[in-house]
Amino acid sequence: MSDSIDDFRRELLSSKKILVLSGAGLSAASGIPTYRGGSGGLWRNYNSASLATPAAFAESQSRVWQFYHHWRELVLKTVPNPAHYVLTRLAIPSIRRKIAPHSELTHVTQNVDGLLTQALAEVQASLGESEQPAELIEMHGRLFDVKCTAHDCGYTETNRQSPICPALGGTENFVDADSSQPVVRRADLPHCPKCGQLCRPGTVWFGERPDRILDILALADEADLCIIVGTSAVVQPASKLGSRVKAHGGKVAVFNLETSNHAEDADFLFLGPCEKRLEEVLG
Ligand code: BJW
Ligand code: ZN
Repeated sequence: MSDSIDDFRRELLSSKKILVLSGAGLSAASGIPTYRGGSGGLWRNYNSASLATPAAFAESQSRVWQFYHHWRELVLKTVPNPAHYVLTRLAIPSIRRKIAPHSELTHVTQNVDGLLTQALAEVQASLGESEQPAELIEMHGRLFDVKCTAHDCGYTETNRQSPICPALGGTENFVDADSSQPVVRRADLPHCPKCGQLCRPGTVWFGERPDRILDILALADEADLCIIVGTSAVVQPASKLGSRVKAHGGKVAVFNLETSNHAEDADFLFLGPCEKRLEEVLG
């Protein structure tokens, strides 16, 4: 395993298919808590991951919607950080050509916060051109998408309204885990404008199939370089992508605060905050 920037830059020079996989650590410097470790992972007294399940929603739509409302309000106040911009510039072919001249690139993110899309819009606007960027796949969905729960409806919308509905407004200020929690009536939660059924947040919950998973697995099977940024690599199937790239002889570069689960796959390991390390290595 190497931490040599020169060796990694040499690898980039010969790369043809690059797969970037990012996780919550990418948005940490924007002020969004990660899911595991640090201050992340707890909302009121609930483990956040335990609320990101169909079973939790079936048990209490009010609680799960309050959790996502709190999270939407937090993310609405954030902006992309330098790590988002480095990876976004890498997605622009004319910029990438300078360090990886023969490459195609796809960025698969587990993040649902939309900050990569925001950074891309800003970078494209600043370039003042309509160059086609690399594809971004948001495999765990989007926090600001809202989906109808009726099986035969299929309604989805992007909704950045604050609050998403009047009844949830202000519940984000309720942080006391010990006293009784506010309850929002089902009728007052977001409902589908098409069929009238209850809506749910548009993220991928445990037990659900990640978006575009077959495309993502095929990308891992083809990639000769996989750049993994800010993920603990405990959630499948994203956690398996590095070893899938290694299995056919591809190289893996990991950017993380600490030696994460990916370290055993890593040919290159760049430890430290990715908002600094990405700029040093790729900027
Ligand atoms: C920094 C940094 C800085 C910090 N710089 N680094 C048993 C029962 C039921 C299910 C399963 C089971 N066993 C396995 C499963 C499958 C399950 C799973 O993996 N569970 C494990 C946890 C046990 N997976 C699924 O169910 C998935 N679906 C699936 O497998 O379908 C089957 C299928 C597969 C393939 C083909 C076809 C079908 C779905 C997973 C959905 C995950 N959803 C969530 C929530 C979405 C958002 C929401 O609604 O709230 O996605 S969970 C949460 O974890 C979120 C994240 O995207 C995901 C990954 O987290 P991530 O990004 O790695 O964050 P952290 O916090 O864990 O790590 C942060 C890292 O950053 C750390 O390493 C830090 O060191 C680092 N860091 N600051 C650099 N500044
Ligand atoms: Zn509907």
